[in-house]
Amino acid sequence: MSTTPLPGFTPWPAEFAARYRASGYWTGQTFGALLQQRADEHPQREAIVCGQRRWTYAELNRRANQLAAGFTRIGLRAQDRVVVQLPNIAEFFAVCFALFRIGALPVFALPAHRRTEIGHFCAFAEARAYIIADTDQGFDYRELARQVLAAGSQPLQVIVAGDAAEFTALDSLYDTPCEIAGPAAGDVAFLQLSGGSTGLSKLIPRTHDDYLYSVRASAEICGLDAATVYLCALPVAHNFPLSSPGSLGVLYAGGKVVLAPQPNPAVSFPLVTAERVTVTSLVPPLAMIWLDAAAARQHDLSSLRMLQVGGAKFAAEAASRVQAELGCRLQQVFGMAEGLVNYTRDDDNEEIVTTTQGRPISPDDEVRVLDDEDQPVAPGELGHLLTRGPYTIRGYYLAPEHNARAFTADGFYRTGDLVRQLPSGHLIVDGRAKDQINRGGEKVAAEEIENYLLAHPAVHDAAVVAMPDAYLGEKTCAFIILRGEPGNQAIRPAQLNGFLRERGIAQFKIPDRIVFVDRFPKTGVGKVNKRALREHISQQLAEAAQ
Ligand code: OOB
Repeated sequence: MSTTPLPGFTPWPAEFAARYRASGYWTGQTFGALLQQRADEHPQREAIVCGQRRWTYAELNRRANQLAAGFTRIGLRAQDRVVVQLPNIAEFFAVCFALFRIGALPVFALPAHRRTEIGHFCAFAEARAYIIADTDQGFDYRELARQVLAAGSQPLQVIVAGDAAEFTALDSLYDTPCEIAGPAAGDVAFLQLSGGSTGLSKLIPRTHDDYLYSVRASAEICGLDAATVYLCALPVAHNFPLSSPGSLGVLYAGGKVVLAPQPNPAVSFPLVTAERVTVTSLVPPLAMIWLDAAAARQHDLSSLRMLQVGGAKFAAEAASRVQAELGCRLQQVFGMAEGLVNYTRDDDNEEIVTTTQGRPISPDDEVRVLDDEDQPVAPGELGHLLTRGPYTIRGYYLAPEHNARAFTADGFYRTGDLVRQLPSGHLIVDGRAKDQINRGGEKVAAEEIENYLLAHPAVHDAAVVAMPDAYLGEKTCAFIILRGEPGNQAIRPAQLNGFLRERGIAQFKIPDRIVFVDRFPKTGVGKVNKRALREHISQQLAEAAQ
């Protein structure tokens, strides 16, 4: 059992922790122990389906134990950070549960991340290891690892699932299981990424106790059981498909996780038919593609019982099509990697399910809707959502200055979302106060992109805002003031985007549109008026569409 808390982790105050334990939310179980328990209860049941491979609970458990031994042999210890960037493959689960067993902390990168992001996670978290696949979707992650190693200063052990080239093969780390002390349930289990609004993504420390509570309660709310077959179509490490209730919820409930290499209908529909998938989760743009493709009726989707949609606002018009066109129930999910997750419920009426983003998991999720002066708004009015509870963090990892702004003195997290709350507790998300673009569920921090743009010698100033998009909901628009004479347009948008690409950032962060201007509109206090920029680009788009 580990005793020293992770430096840079903000724990819940003792009286809250005691209450969450007494209420039965925090049970003292770790993820490692949960998998062992399920493997003992039903060893031969299928846990993971990945292409032709089918792992039972016993097999997943055995692999986790063997890898835990192998990771220990190469020197990984409790609290060591390990950047995990794996696509939707079975090894993701073997690796995670092995790291959970030894108390090492996965840092969950997305497959889309590139040199700049991975380099930042490795350096900021002082990672000891970086775990990748050899290639996926035509991209060679070993080449990315070479770039990260060349740019970084600390030693980093690169572990590869598949053809390892000069690196350590994951397959060489399946050792004979050995006795390992393992973490305590109150310890940090992993670090998730924040969507971010100021600069690069912050890291979110989640403990076994708090995360397992959200997983367990989510599985119950969503009615998961041994008969559940969950299609994991979104990136496996994202909080939504991982834990809301996601793959971990399904493993908790003793069901089966089917991994889809791609979320599009061409790849996913045949899997739904073949595996008799009962539940899946999608972001709104994908849900719309599924709705359109289902109309063609070329695949038998009759096993689907529920479609979860979240990550970005799902328009009521699209929401109202789900039952009729996919033949299953819709559940809206409004969550965040920092904690709070809201679901519409099985017994909510049609109106609630199509027009709200659900209500919180826990009776002890405290929700406040406040005005700009931190005063409560009148019931039903729009305001800033703040929250505190048994699975919402009290601080980002190693970020005291940011934490002072992102949390109130009494520990409420400022989500940056604007909501209305109905008397039933259901929340309607209606805008955002944080400086972020929600590109169909993928989060882009405006300041991060502005900083990359400012690094270009021709750029004097940059302001990145959201613009409306029929498919993604929002896209990214960068307003740029070039150096030199007003009207100077010596550089083209494609060149600026080429510059960003060369810096090695995720493709979804590349601006969808670049607009050159001579000056930015300012607010009364002299800040860039982003609202005016948003209105400007929306109007331009509307006029162009006429
Ligand atoms: C999920 O997590 P993150 O951390 O990628 O992003 C959280 C943010 C929220 O603060 C909100 O701005 C937005 O994404 N969001 C939604 C939404 N679900 C998330 N905005 C409107 N409607 C929704 N249904 O995105 C996430 C984590 C767990 C479960 C589901 C989503």
